[in-house]
This record gives sequence, structure tokens and C-alpha cells, in this order.
Amino acid sequence: MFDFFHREQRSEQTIDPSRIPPGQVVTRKWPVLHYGNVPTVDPKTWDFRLFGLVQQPVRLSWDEFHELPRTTIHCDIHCVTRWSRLDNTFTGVAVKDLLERVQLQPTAKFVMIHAENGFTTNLPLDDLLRPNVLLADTHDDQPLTPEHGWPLRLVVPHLYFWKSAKWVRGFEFLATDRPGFWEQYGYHMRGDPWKEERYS
Ligand SMILES: Nc1nc2c(c(=O)[nH]1)N[C@H]1C(S)=C(S)[C@@H](COP(=O)(O)O)O[C@H]1N2
Ligand SMILES: [Mo]
Repeated sequence: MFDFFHREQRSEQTIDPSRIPPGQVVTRKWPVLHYGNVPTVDPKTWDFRLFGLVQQPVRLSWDEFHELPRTTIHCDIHCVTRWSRLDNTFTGVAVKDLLERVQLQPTAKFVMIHAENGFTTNLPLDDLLRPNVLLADTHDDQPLTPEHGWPLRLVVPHLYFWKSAKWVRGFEFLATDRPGFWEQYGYHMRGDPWKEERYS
């Protein structure tokens, strides 16, 4: 216990303050936060859909999705509830690699992210297309736990973590921005932690 406390203290002292957005506190734990229950997911019926303003809608089965090229990213997580967790490693499929499978209509400017049980979150298309935005199934070299989003979660490192939908199942491309689940309750439409875009 004492040793644990000691290590926490020492690690706090070595954190580069320029990595911590305003109003955030560093944690070494990884809290679990979501609305509703952890879904039960069956790989046989699971799919990932690209639809909305696309030339041709795409539906990838579990096997098709897992044949896509894999990418690893290193990032910090910033939650709007004021915890930040530094130095995470996520592995999965880069969104930019997945989107090579689909041709967007030129009017597509926003994305609604769809997850299990009707959870949604909205993003500008430019934020989704950043090179280190990932559909992850692995965290720190371990498969994601169901509570953290197994079999697949979005990771959008440069925005508050509620945009990183767990149990994600598809992207719907839109011409105009529409609020997702938390955004309808007043969370910000974009959520940049460096600008403290917490609520609107
Ligand atoms: N499907 C789904 N994804 C979700 C949420 C949710 O309620 N449902 N909550 C978001 C919120 S508010 C946060 S802070 C992060 C928390 O992720 P974690 O539990 O892995 O820390 O998940 C996000 N992804
Ligand atoms: Mo959150």
C-alpha cells in the first residue's frame, strides 16, 4: 500500500505538464464509464457498416473486418469528467485504412458513430480522418475487456474520450452535424480538450 502510494507520487512528479489539458488530473487507473449495460456480442452476427452519404453502402462481417491491415498507436486519453490517462497503446484498424473500402459522396462533412444499444456520437469528418484515429480491439497488448469496448471501440485521441465510442458497429456519413447521445444532453458537438470544449 505504502509502496503503491510512493510510486504514484513519484510518477506524478515526472509528468510533463504540457501533456495535460486544462482542468485535467492524471490517473494511472483506467475508469469504466458508460450509459447502460455492457452488451453481449456474437461474432457470427456482428458486422460493421459504412452508410449514409456513400456511393455504395458497405457491410463487413467479423471475418472481413479482421482481414484489414493492423495499426498501433500511442496516445493519451482525456475524459470530460477530468481524468487523463497517459501513454496508452491501442492496436486495431486505422479508420483511414477502413475508409479505402468506401467512396464518400462529396456532400459528406460529418459522421454519426453508431454503437450497440443505440449509442451514438457525432464527429466532423475531418476529425475522423486524422491518421491516428483507430478502431481498436487491443489496449496495452491485451484484448480490450468487454467493459472497455470489446470487440471494437473507436479511439479519437485528440478529442474528449466520450467521442471514442465503445462497441462500435458503423459510421453514417452526413451533410450536416447532428447531436449524438451525450451531445443531446449538452456535451459539446466537437469536444477539444485543449480548448475545454466540455459542454455547449
Ligand atoms: N457505446 C458507448 N460508448 C461510450 C460511452 C457509452 O455510454 N456507450 N460512453 C463514453 C464516455 S462518456 C466515456 S468517458 C468513455 C469511457 O471509456 P472507458 O470506459 O473505456 O474509460 O467511453 C465513451 N464511449
Ligand atoms: Mo465520459
